[in-house]
Amino acid sequence: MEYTQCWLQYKKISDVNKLDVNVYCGETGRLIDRIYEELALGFWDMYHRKIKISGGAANTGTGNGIVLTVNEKSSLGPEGYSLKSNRGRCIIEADTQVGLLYGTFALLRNLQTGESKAPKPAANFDNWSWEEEKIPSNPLRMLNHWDNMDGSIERGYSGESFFFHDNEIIVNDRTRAYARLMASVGINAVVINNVNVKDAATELITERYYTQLRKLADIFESYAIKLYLSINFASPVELGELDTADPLDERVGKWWREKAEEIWKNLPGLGGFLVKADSEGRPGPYTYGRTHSEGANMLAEAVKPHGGTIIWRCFVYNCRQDWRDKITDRAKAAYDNFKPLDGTFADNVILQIKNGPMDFQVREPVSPLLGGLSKTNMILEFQIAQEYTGQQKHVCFLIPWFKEVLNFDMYCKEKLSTVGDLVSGKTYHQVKCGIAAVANTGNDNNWTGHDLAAANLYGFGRLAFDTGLSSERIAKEWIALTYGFEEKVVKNINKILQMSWPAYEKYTSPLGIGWMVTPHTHYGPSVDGYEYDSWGTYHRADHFGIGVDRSNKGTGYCSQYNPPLDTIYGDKETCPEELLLFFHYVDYSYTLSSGKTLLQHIYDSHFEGVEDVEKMICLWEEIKEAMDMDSYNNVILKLNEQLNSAKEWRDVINSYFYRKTGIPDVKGRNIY
Ligand code: GCV
Repeated sequence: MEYTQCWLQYKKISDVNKLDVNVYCGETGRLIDRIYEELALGFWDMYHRKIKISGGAANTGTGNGIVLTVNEKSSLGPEGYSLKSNRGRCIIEADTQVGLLYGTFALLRNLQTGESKAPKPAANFDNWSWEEEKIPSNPLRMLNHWDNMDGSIERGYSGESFFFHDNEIIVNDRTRAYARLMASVGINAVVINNVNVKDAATELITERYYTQLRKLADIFESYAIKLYLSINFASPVELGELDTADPLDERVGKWWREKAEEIWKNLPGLGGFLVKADSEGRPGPYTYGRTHSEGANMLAEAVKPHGGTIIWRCFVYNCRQDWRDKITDRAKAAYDNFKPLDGTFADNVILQIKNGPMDFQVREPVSPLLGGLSKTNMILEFQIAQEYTGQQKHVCFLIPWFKEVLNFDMYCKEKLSTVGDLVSGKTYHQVKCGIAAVANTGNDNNWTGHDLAAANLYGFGRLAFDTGLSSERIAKEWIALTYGFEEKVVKNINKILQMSWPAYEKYTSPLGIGWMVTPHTHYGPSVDGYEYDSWGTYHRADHFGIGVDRSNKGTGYCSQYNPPLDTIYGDKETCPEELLLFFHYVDYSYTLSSGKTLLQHIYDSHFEGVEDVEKMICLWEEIKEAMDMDSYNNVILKLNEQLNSAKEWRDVINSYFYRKTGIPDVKGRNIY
């Protein structure tokens, strides 16, 4: 199947200078081969110039060109790089070859976007004045694929898996193309299979799959990416070898130790395992009356001799809980389950925490667990698969949202206590930490279904590598790399991207309440839709008001936040409005800061959301002439679907509240 190169297309810049580009490098190895390949491709496609490789010590070269040099004393760390110009040379320096790889991608990106101010026509570096030094913000920059072995993808919106088909592992040119794309934005760890490990996936850690996994891991390694696997906590039972998976049963510990021995013998570079336990039907330590640290630590001990890591998800909640008592609250689950265990996890365990306490809604408060752990390794989990944000039929650029999360202060310490600080290890000095995202890829030829959804894939990698980048900068880079630099194209697409998340929020569920989405499919409106048993709604709306009281008079969820957040959220008057209904039950007549009533805000924002989609369509149509037809059509078809869906949301939500309250829209618009 055909596939695009996404942001690695290296569009032509100039072919004025015909001279070869000298590349000086004293290093050898697979990463260096990748670097040469990339430079050759990039310089040929952008400038029609070949590269000429001069081996030997980099510093002995005298001519103009690119110098790649490993300098272990440069304090750039295991993955950092510096780029600078020096008398006609571009010097990429790093402590390691991995750093050189990232530096190379940065150089090519800078040339392609024009960011470097390099002399575009010649690219000869003579009067180049660019200097850049980067050390990744996060040690782990990870993608979690929810791909199943039969080829389907849980919450996948861009075709089938390119890792699995018919219970076999696929390793082909696309595997390499994927690794190259991911490395170019700094991803260094990938989990290839769904966290819901069932059926054949349980057998991934058996002889049946080692040969193919080894081939796949090899390709990943040649791009500095570590392979991780999701595992089934009950593997000893489900593989038919024991009658228990009790983590404190010595037979279970021994089984996992032997299993780890076998796995790492076959896959020496494996990073470790990702585990979803005691959640949505998955087995876990609770089945045996054990804690999550007992479960995770047993696995950690087994993988430790091999340098392995256990990534343990905190998405642990009872999906069948009855919360009609008004105190039971799913939002409290992660904190309730894990906060008491802080400090009890082995040093090769990392807790992976979703950005919000619920489940990747368009707006949620930041998970209080992120501010509650000080003695535990942690990874923040985002979702770029647009499960609740339009499923890659709607454009919804998530980077502004991720920036808000990363910049949010959890008030753990006086300084350095934003989410970004916490998960990068700056606050408590963890080494095993970082950011993961549920991937939005599939085997569609554009990788992400919606062409514009690739901005989330690109943006996540760039942001995880450098959390200081603005969402505007990331968007503009991606646009220039994907569509070229024409001013109007960059301007209009950037506008579309930047307005897309707020627009989605406006026409779907208001002020942080979330859900109101068709159960299970998670696409389209269903206001009272409740996922499991019919034990209430997520929003608790009645004829007088809507929202969940999570103050201390309600579920008490607010108290999971450090002061002063607990009191800020706990009071309707100080609670940020965009989260008002998440934290409070509010009368429809309540006046918001805009002077509008809550009900009128709901009506207005739903009309505005639809108008925003109409504006996005105009912006896209304005650049039609500058686009190739395939790109244009991919997006315009999806935007039209988005418009229909947004109208459906608007009408369903507004009429729901009109019927509930009997209060008409003050502007007299039709509410169906
Ligand atoms: C992989 C949500 C999704 C599930 C997903 C789960 C998780 O509930 O709807 O499809 O399962 O999150 O994160 O484990």
